[in-house]
Amino acid sequence: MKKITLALIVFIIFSANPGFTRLYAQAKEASVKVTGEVLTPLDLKLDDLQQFKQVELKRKDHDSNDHTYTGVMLSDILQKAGVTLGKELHGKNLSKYAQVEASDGYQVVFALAELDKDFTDRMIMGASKIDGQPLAPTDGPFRIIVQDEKKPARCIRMVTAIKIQTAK
Ligand SMILES: Nc1nc2c(c(=O)[nH]1)N[C@H]1C(S)=C(S)[C@@H](COP(=O)(O)O)O[C@H]1N2
Ligand SMILES: [Mo]
Repeated sequence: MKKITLALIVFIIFSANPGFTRLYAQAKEASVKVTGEVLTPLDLKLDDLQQFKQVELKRKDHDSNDHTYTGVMLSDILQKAGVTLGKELHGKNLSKYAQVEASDGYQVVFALAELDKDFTDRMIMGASKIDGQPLAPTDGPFRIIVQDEKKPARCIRMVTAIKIQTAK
């Protein structure tokens, strides 16, 4: 009986509430574009993240509650796009950075060396879930989570684009 009630509630929310249905469809269709100094530009939707190794990170919120974020390493996405990481990350390539943009206009940058596994074990992830659930529309569908960074200011929410560029 309980299961039926739950199923009914879920059905009602998704079929009779256009707002929820629209948000769910928007999250499915939303994507992150990886462009700039890449060999292969990417346009990744939520489902496309499944091809990468799934990783988890814990972070505290303002109320000091722990949350577990699930997602993929930013470096794995950039590898796939053919960014100069690993053996190629030396010399002039060390002046390259990833500029991450959000739908509200917020932007942050990470030097490639901050993202490269040969330089650091610190994880910088593209998260799509918090505590096993999709991110809220005000945070997701994609958010960057930076491991152990004291301020959360570079944990950019609502990510839409990652542009690889060289410092002038
Ligand atoms: N898109 C976007 N992401 C953002 C911001 C923003 O204004 N826009 N603010 C940043 C700042 S300054 C902080 S402190 C954290 C706050 O995240 P929280 O609300 O999950 O703690 O988000 C960061 N990510
Ligand atoms: Mo902040």
